[in-house]
Amino acid sequence: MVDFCGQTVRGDGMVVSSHADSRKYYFVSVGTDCRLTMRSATVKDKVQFQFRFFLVYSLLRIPPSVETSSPPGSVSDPCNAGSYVQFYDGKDLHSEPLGTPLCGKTIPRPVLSTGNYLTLRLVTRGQQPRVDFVGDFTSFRIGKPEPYFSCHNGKCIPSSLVCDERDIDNCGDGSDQSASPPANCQRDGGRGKCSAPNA
Ligand SMILES: [Ca+2]
Repeated sequence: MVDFCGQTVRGDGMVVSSHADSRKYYFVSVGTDCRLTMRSATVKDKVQFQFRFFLVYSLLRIPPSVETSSPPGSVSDPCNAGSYVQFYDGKDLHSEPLGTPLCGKTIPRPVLSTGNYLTLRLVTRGQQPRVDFVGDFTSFRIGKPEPYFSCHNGKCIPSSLVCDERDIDNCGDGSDQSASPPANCQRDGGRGKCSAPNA
């Protein structure tokens, strides 16, 4: 993500890592403020983001008491002046924030946009930030448009995300990676292959 700051990516779905050496080394650059905007595959779709791995904090935080004056409105800082990520329900940071700033070591719940764009922002604060996360975004819609795959939970996702080789649960209920119908993923031998849902 930090290699693509300020960019907008568009597609059926994609894996997003905090940095290139994710899962090997923490991302520790101080003073980072990076946003990545995800755009759904078509205008009828929305964007879901699900973290699969999540570590966002700072070892040494600047204690809130040191601040001479708190900005108005910042009554509570859930991340205690440490590093955080924040979602926005639109194409940039001027959009409505989605939920609270996220930090810590617990994988947050999935985030869903109301429109075609979802923006993810990473901010490192304090000293010795420790950031490492991996997530994936999925373009989806509710209802059953023809070329889309129907998840058990009522979402519909682009068929390119069904039985994908990285075994990403784009539906959120596992049905797009299931060996049973309608996905019928075959895990033995080479590429995961899907047969069409039963008529
Ligand atoms: Ca999948």
